[in-house]
Amino acid sequence: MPSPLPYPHYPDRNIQLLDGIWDFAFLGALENPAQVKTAEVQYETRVSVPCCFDALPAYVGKRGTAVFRTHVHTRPNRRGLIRFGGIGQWAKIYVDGKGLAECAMPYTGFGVEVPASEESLRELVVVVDNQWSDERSPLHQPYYDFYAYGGIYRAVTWHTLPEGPYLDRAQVTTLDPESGRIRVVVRLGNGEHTEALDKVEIRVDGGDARIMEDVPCEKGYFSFEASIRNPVPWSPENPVLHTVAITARGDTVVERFGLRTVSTEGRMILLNGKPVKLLGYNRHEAHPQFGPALPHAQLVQDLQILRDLGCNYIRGSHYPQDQRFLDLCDELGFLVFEESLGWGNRAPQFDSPTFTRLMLEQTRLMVKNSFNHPCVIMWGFLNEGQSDLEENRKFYGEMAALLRAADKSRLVVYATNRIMRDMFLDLCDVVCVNEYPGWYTSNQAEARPLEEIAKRFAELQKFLKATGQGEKPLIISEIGAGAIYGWRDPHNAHWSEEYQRDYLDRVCELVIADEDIAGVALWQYCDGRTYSSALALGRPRAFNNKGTLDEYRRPKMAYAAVKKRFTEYFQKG
Ligand code: ADA
Repeated sequence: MPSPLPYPHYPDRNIQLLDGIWDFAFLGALENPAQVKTAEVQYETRVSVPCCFDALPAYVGKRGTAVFRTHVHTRPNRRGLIRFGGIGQWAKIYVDGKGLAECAMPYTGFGVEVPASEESLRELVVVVDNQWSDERSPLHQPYYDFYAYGGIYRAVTWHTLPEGPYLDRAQVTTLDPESGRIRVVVRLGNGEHTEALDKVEIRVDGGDARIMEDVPCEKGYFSFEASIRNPVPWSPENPVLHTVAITARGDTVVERFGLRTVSTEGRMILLNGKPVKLLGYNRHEAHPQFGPALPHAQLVQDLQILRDLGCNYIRGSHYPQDQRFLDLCDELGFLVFEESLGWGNRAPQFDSPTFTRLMLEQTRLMVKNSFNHPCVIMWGFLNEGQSDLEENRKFYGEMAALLRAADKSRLVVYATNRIMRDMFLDLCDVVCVNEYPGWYTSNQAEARPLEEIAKRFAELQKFLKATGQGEKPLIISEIGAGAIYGWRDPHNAHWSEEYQRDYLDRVCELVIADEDIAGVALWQYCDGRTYSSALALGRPRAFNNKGTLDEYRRPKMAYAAVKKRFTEYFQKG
């Protein structure tokens, strides 16, 4: 099944989806992948793009430099724009032998403008490197608990651009879901265009065109307000979507959005002014055969499974999500916590100019790419970072400020694993806590009774009240226990499916019964590859085995227990 183009759509442009069979070569562990002489590369095989080369049998587990090549028939003398849905870990993009851009932000969507050429057949080469390098690509570190793959993770498209300024994105903000009033901010694509646009056409939901004349542009932006004719707020129960099409200078951008607001009131999260309880899972984009380069059918199936489990909520751990996945979440009515790539980051990373620049830039691009998805209700950053060291406040503050400046319509959070020592909760709209009571323990002799879960929840709430953070919503942003698929044990021992079932059942029961807990994202949807080495005992099979499904999406015993709890909760209303 070909992968559909995600929103926004550009109906006046010729757009080619470049997913398909590309030439491929693996060059080994080069010291400087930016210096590859692309003309001299001997291609050794053909691969299917999107592709993680280190998930393929011939290159499995290898770290080094790889080269992907394809050819594109384009219109001569027209600029192009290549959109990448996400690469990893580092990539350099060449067209007709000329290096045009580098990207060191895994999982982040980005675009590369291509100068016009008289040639109609253009050569696109993507050099990808997955070696660990703090200088080149510091955002994914070897100690993270999920495998860092190398490749072109997501769809690649080539747009033929119109002459002059083109339409890049239009950000839609709901001003009032009831009356259907929206505000639209349009960004033009090349530079800081300041001349007024003589004519702009706007069509809401494919209706009649509204014409605006002499539209002033400031630094490449213009904006307007509009109304939806029959406004119906977007919600998980009724995920109604709308479109706005904007045409200027022979280019059209069609953005899709939903009318909804998200806010907090005391310990509640409100969607369209009404309390909502978030019940769902953390999900990695992962599959043993594809790494994070998931086929579209897998994205659809994951959401069908999550729907069957009764979830209304997904935490996209721990990186910007595939736009096709967020489109599906919009359509199917899931609420999403999207976060930028990070895991246990700490000083002195926050003093490194390369690390901080890339961290801020990928976070900015995440907001830009996902702004119009009604499904995204929370922006997250720095999962389990070092939020208990005062000297890190500066960078935490910068991250939160960036998100708040880029988007005033969503909640800003980070997930902490050090709640009792955390120093920056004032930066968050919701307290998000990752906890594994009854699973990880320093007392190896203990039987790890399930009672620890309730005890820990009570401790947390007492602590938050005592420190003045108790008046905000509290989400359990991770909690879970490992189980090896197929290992059944009448003793309910650690790692058995029975233990995990009882564990998650208890978690769901407690969260559902407690009005002061606004939601839970169980850890995790399915098992995912991580590293063996020193973690072998904690990560049998070199997988994080806390999935309710295994890596091939086969349900463990916990599936039925969670499904029952979540489904009953939503059925009761
Ligand atoms: C952390 C982390 C997850 C995962 C989990 C675990 O909370 O955020 O990515 O590693 O622990 O399984 O221990």
